[in-house]
Amino acid sequence: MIRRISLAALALMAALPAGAEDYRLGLITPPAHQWTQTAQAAAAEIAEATEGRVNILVMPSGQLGNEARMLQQLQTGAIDFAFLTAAEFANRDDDFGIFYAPFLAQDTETAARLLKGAVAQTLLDRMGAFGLRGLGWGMAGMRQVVTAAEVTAEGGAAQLAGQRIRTVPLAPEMDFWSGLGAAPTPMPLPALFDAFANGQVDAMQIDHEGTWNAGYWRHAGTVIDSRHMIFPMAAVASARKWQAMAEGDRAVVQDIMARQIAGMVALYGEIDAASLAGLREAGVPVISVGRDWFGPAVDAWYAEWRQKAPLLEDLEREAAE
Ligand code: 3HB
Repeated sequence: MIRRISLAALALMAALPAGAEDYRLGLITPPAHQWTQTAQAAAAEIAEATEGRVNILVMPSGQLGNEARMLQQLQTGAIDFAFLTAAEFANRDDDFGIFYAPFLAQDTETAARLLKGAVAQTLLDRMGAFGLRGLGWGMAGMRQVVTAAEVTAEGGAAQLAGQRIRTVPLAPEMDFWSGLGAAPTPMPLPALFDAFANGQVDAMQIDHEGTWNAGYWRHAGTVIDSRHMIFPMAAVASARKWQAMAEGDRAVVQDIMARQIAGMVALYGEIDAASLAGLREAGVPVISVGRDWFGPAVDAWYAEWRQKAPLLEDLEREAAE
């Protein structure tokens, strides 16, 4: 059979190196978010280092679907890479929920150390069970709370009882808010702006970067600077697609991803501080609260999760070192 190939297709084939392939990397964050910026920087560096053999298209803002859908597509090899929150992992294996332990790490430096530690590596190695190859742990800023109403430092978390608090669709975050007597309302990031603006939720658990860049602050009564959780990011490849890649290219991708992600993690102290400064300058009321503000719910969370997730106590030991 004679196959007709258009001139345009021939020209394209001539321009691409042998074995060149377009890959897709999905993520839910918008273009301005640091995760997306890092994905784009990594993709550009990888295309150059592999002379165009590995050309990764970055698809932000949940264009490839929510994380549950992206995970399915990674498993079948319909998409190749993703930067994911740990939500889909934690919903399948409680041990992946332990990074969300409240007040586990007091700052982004401690968070960065934990995400490079032995427990984090164990979890990365376990991603094979999801049909993934784990390329590394990154993170976003520390978790904070943004409320529509005015909240005071003196009144404690009792002020949030009964309120609908947006969380990531993720058991450890939801448990934390249930323990505080609030009504956790799971909602993925892309839905957040409208839900908060329209009053579908009374408050949200989020980071300063999102509050500032995505403009949630415009509808905020109070920003609660609580830094109560860290927020890991998993850089992953479809195990199926990873296997099909040339060994040399895999090494290049792994190396560049690791370096770019480490660079991103190192930026988060600054991103948190700069975003918070922006919020203060914009005149949004900010209160700073610590572990005591949340009362006995923090200890109750640990009591429950030490039972559920055997790796939690190992991570607590690493944090205390
Ligand atoms: C989230 O709160 O859902 C979220 C925040 C990020 C990155 C990804 C998800 O900064």
